Amino acid sequence: MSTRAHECLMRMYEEEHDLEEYQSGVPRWCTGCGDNAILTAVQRLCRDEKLRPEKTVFVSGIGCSSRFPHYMKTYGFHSIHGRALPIAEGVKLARPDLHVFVNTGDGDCCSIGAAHWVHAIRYNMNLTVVLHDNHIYGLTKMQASPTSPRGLRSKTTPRGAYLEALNPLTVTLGIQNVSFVAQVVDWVPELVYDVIAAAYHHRGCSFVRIVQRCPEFMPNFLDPWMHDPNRTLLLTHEKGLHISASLAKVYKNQREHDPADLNHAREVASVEDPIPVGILYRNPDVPCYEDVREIKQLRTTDLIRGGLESEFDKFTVWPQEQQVAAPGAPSQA
Ligand SMILES: Cc1ncc(C[n+]2csc(CCOP(=O)(O)OP(=O)(O)O)c2C)c(N)n1
Ligand code: SF4
Ligand SMILES: [Mg+2]
Repeated sequence: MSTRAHECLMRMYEEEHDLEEYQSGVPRWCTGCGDNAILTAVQRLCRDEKLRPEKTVFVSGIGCSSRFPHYMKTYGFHSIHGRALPIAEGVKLARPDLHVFVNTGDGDCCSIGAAHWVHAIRYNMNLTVVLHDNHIYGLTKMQASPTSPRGLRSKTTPRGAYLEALNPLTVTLGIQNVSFVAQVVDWVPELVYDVIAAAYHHRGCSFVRIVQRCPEFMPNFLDPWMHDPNRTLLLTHEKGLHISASLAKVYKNQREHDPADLNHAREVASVEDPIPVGILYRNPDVPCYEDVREIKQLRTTDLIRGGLESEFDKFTVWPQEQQVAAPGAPSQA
């Protein structure tokens, strides 16, 4: 290969993209919606990690948050309510070379998609899963979700939700093969970025719960936490997030937590006020499903086409005359 061709190739691989090259359309989310902060952090991450748009896929279910793939100039799949995870797993199985992200709401993941959530954690495929937890069904205009606080009046709970909210962190940390769990609040952009970046760098199914504002249907619900930094518990550890001096100055309520300690992670996860933020659990040694499954077949286009054709041939009804002439057909004599 000539030096010039080699240089061209190298440039192609090391291609840098501006932020705008990951941005698509104007988000339709309400002003002040936490989804906007998550989108900004993810677009910055894609730029900083030089993710090639044609090698990156965002998969979502249905909900306000699930509009996410529309706003990324990458591949995307705005799929079916509750089914973001199995679809993302299918993409990853077929194309392990792609960066696959999942954006799912608290209704999408913890209600209709709950069974898929459990199994996605257990399969531990290399995905970055972002749970946009606004504690409500936003898109369908205010029905209670599993993470809605007890007593919340909504269209489905006019007398107030009867049950205590489900805690997505403790649930996830209780599932076999869990390998990465983190939490952050949408109003601290620096931490949103750092947590999603740590999740992206983890090889396995990284689950990030983002406590997200929905000013439209949960107005002022998170204000007490937003306005009082002491109601945020910053998790610190040399193996955790790097906490800048300016952040540490504001968020003085801190606790040392080793992300390798699962029992302590479960204990921290069960604290809901103050809201713990940072990496709760990380175990890079949990095997990924892609690595342990036995069939390691090279899926070339020809192989797939050949397989499909032989399956279709089984159901072909040949006209009488062709049956006689068909090569290899049993002799009529
Ligand atoms: C099978 C199916 N059931 C119900 C719906 C209606 N539906 C659409 S979005 C949604 C809930 C969305 O809530 P969430 O996942 O929390 O997303 P948010 O809008 O809050 O971001 C529901 C019930 C649907 N589209 N498909
Ligand atoms: S309804 Fe809530 S979740 Fe949906 S876009 Fe508006 S603020 Fe965001
Ligand atoms: Mg929601």
